[in-house]
Amino acid sequence: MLDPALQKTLDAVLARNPGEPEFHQAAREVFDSLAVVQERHPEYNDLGILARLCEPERQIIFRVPWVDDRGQVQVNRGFRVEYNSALGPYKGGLRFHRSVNLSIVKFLGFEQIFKNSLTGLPIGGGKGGSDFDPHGKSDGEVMRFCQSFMSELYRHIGEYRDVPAGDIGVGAREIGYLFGQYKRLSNQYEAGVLTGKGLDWGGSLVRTEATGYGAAIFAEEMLKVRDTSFDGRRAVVSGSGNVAIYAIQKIQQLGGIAITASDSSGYVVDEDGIDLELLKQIKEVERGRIAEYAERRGGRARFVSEGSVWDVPADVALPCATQNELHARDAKKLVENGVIAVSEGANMPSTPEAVEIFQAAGVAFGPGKAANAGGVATSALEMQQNAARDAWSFEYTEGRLTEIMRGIHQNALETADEFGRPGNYVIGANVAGFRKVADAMIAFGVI
Ligand code: NDP
Ligand code: 2IT
Repeated sequence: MLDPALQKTLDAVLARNPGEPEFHQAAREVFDSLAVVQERHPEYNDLGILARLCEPERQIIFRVPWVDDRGQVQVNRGFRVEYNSALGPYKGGLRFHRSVNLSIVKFLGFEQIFKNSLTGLPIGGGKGGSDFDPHGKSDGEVMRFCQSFMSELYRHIGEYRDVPAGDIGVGAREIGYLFGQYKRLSNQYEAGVLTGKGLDWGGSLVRTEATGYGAAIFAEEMLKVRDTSFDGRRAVVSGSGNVAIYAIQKIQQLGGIAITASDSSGYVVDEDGIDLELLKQIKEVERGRIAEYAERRGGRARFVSEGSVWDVPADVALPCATQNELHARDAKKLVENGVIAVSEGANMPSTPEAVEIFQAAGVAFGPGKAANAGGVATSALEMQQNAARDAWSFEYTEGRLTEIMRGIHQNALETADEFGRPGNYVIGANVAGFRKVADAMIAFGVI
């Protein structure tokens, strides 16, 4: 039961945004966490901070027409939700996936506000994307789509205004086409307008690896609190994209054995540990399907098209594919199989029921907005390098990332303690992320 004043604000938010289940889910979770703040600081709700936080500062929806390789005109829908700029320019990725709609972009943008606040760096929250599906498209089609998308987006973004980056379906190739079109339309080399750029043209070392590395580092921090580590431990990872690949790499560097990877067609189990070079070749270079991994591992791995990757017994789980990919039954199975820590590389991959099961079973649960903040944090480091016209070494940048992830873990842990919910990283992350944004909003007055 929420405090009645908080409940009233939440009810109004839900009623104003009908038919947006993912956004409702993300908003509910934050309100649930803020119950502990409401007890001590009712002024945040009284001053309309929560109502204002839930309403994006600006939402842009636009037509994206392009011509496919057969000469047919295609029409997609583009989105950019500029959610909150209390701490800095709007910052957050672009997602290209057929499922993208306003609810998904808003849930992602809303979470991004708190995540970006947790990094301690000066970035506000935003998110965007399109229902364009890059699977099976030629490079030429992807380029024409990106150019059309940027032909509208360019007027809304800028180094001091809004700085997009990648997410599902948007990697180095797409950022290249987007940056090229922005550069052409604006007639200036504004490197800080996008992050995730190529290393030859303003990108930062470690940005590619950052989200996956960060999620594994967050898991290691949670394990340390329990006087243990990744060393010799089995980890199940879902997804086989940017986040999953580099989560697997960091788990291996930390002495763990990552034994799975997946995509929307199924998952592979490799008891010896995933062969990262093979996975990267299939996914990053050839843009192939995960079944090919098992085919090319010479009988050492198996491909499973039914069931769930969460059925595979392991000590640590890192969901790194997409939202609501880990359900109550999966959480029960993981707990039955003895999982001790879950670190979310993806955004909102565990359903609320699954989160409850982990927490009730005493599993260390690191929510996405804390555990996957390494990607956006390193984007902010890319912005720093662009502003200084500088380029840092891999070692230095990775050191900064590690320090930031440890700081987020510590902040979430201490804030959970402060509010009498020890070990609850969901409450810790939501409250710590919220406080900084809320205090800045109060300083600015009602705007
Ligand atoms: P990629 O596009 O590189 O990879 C996505 C992976 O997830 C693919 O293996 C894809 O399989 C799988 N996937 C996507 N949608 C579904 C679905 N509906 N069902 C099953 N599998 C699916 O994206 P990223 O690795 O960048 O992103 C993964 C997650 O991490 C997302 O939740 C994203 O928001 C989050 N994240 C990303 C950050 C980044 O820096 N890239 C930063 C922080 C969070 P298939 O190819 O079959 O669709
Ligand atoms: O969800 C995320 O944090 C991202 N997709 C990364 C955003 C960014 O601006 O680097």
